[in-house]
Amino acid sequence: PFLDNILKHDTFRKGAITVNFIKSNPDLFIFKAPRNRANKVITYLADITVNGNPDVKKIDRTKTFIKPRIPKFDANATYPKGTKDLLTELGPDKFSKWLMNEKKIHYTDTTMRDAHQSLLATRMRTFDMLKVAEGYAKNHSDIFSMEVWGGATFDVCLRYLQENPWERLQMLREKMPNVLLQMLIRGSNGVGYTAYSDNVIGKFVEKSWENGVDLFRVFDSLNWMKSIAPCIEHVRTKTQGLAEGSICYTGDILDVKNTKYNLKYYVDLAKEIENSGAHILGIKDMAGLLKPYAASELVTALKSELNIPIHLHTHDTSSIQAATYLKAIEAGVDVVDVALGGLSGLTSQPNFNSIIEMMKFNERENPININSLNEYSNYWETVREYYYPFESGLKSGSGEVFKHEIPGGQYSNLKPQAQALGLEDRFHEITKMYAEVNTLFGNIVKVTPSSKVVGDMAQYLVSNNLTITDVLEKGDTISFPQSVVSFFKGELGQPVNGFPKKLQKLILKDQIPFTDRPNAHIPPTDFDKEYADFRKIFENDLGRNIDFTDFLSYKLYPKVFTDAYNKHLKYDNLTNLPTKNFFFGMEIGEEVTVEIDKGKTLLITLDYVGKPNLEGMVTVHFKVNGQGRKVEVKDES
Ligand code: 3PY
Ligand code: ZN
Repeated sequence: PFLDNILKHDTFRKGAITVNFIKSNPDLFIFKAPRNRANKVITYLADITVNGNPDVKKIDRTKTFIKPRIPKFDANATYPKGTKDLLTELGPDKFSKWLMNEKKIHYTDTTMRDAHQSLLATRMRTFDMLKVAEGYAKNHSDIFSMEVWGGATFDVCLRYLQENPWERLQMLREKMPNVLLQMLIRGSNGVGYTAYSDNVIGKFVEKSWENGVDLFRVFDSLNWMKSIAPCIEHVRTKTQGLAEGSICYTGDILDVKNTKYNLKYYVDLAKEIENSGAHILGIKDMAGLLKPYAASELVTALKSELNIPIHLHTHDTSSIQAATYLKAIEAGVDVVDVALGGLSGLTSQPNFNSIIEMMKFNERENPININSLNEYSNYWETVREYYYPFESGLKSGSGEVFKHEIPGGQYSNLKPQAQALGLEDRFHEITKMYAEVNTLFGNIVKVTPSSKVVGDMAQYLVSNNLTITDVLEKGDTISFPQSVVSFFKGELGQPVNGFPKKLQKLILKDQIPFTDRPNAHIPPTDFDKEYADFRKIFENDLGRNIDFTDFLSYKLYPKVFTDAYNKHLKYDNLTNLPTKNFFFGMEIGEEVTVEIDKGKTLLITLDYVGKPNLEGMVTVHFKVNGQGRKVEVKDES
């Protein structure tokens, strides 16, 4: 075990050991007790079977599931060369030039990040991704990139899925070594909802690269260069990856009355992004507001003004966004974001499979194997059924999105939030209020985290039966949601043209707002000291190996990380549990196989569930690899 501790030690892995290595690392002497993983896994299964998964609010007992069919691939074949190999060969600057010179249209597949973030409240588990990752990377090595990380996935992995987001990234990297892996990062807000110190964001970028991210889509929720530029700089200086600086698109550039977010505004911003060192320009149309003819104008202008390739992202909430892609492709856009059919459309990205058909026989066609792509779409269509509790309920495209401008990723979350507040039947009032709040705030860019502020305010006003007039007339007596106060304090940065001053005063009362970077007020993290303290708290003889990436998770989400860590102590690693059992527990007589370590598999059968005793404890009887095992759990009902 001592040798094992040395081999797994961060300093050793970095190759930075000195003569004092053993003396200065007392943690090398912490030997972990055997973990009895089988017992922990059946404790989880017993708990969920008896009490349900707290994240699953409604269970449909009539629901039956089909086993997803995994498309065939050759497990022994080597991976065909893909864009990751090209990046390694060329380096980021030359790679960017290569992309500029490509005639055919390229595709980013968002299925494993934004698609499920926007349709299923980000709940897709690593288990379902890993089943197809290798085959997909082998059968579709001609894809530009796979968006697999960042955005809300980081938080949700820890908060709801009991997964380690870094482990997800490492495992996907291992299975997809040949294509670019892409993440979404919210500038100075990282993958969180608030500003962090600059050196934390820098380390986060560095570790993301080391663990598998190649392409960083960097944006700021207010299009504020002071948040975008430092993050691009981190990518350029701490990684050999690609920095995709992004403009967030809002409003309608074709509307002559729109003088704030017009064509000139976007072109100027894009130039600033190029000048700050981006290898690619992203157009991030997070709510799906970029209409086809506007896309034509925007892409044409950007193509003529910039010397870096352009990558377009949209959401199909209105259901007309395939037309936007058509116009953007005609105008010369280099890459578009799509999701595999089964997880496409509505608040997700346009349908990859159909876009491939759209481009057939066109001069910019990228000949992707459509039959194989259709099999992967079917896989996701079947897998999606297991996530039914997280569907938003939206059944058709909605033209109303051009009025409320709610981002796709937020839309699928707003409904459950409204439900939780008992406002389900007033959902359309909330979306209408969202638009009114946006006007009140001076028409801001709305994307995580600024969109959350607008959403919080809209829900607050509706649930308290308050109007915009009430805010303006008696705002000094209202205590506003914390996120709203923090926004007006400048903690997310400065909006385009600043804050409406009168409203800011009403909301802040006596607090003085920042006008500079909120990060400037956060002292840099002393990594050596804080990491050592962190290890002291979390290194535990029942625990798992803690490393620096865990420390970063903790810095970003202290409480969420701590809760996830404690659940880990109780249940161990649940990543390999089938999704059905993770969310819904087991049925009597059901058999599941769970790989708890490489090559070590448990066959678990649920025999029966007893009745609660006087203390409310229930005995749950299993067979594990043929041997009877029972666990007691508390019936929480
Ligand atoms: C995120 O920040 O998570 C987004 O997807 C914004 O669109
Ligand atoms: Zn998106």
